[in-house]
Amino acid sequence: MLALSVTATNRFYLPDFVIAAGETMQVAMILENDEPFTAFQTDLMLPQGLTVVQDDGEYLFDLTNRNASDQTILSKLRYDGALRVESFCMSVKPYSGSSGALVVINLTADEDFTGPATIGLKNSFFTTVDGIEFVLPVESCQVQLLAQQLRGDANGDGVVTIADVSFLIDYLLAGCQSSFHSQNADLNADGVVTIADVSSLIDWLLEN
Ligand SMILES: [Ca+2]
Ligand SMILES: [Ca+2]
Repeated sequence: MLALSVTATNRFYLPDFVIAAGETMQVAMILENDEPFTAFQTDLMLPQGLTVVQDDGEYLFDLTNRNASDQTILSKLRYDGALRVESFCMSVKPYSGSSGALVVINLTADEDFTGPATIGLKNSFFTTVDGIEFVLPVESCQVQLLAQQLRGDANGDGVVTIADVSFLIDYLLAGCQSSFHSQNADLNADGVVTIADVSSLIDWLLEN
């Protein structure tokens, strides 16, 4: 009997995260891939109370620095309420790397969001440089309500520790790698997250 060893693991998913009512935060969509993918399509199913931020009528989805060849990202609200997200490029260079954030979503929770809720990801099709299409598993993630916003809690785990300093520095160097609470991270409240906020956070940890 022929034994097949299946080692390929291709997943596209959102990790579980917490969000405060009224908060806008960045959430990464993670791609783990054995194949050299160059384009994809997926349907994002958001629960009541969570919405993707829009700018000029466009939903704010951004490709991370895994976008090595000018891939474009587009999205559209479908009749069934799903947000269809598509990314492709004219050249045939694949997304770089084999794991980590591929897309960053800007998500807002309504003021009356109470959690917990589920975000679904389905109809995920990825295409390789050779034009082979892969159907990736249906995924879901759990969204919990953060009781209150915590100044300095960049990773949103409910406590302010040295881990938030590392998280903040990683964010500044590499962009969003998982769920990033920009309001929490903006310690000096000037509306942007910069190295100045890292200094403020370290000062705060030293004093408290
Ligand atoms: Ca934290
Ligand atoms: Ca700031």
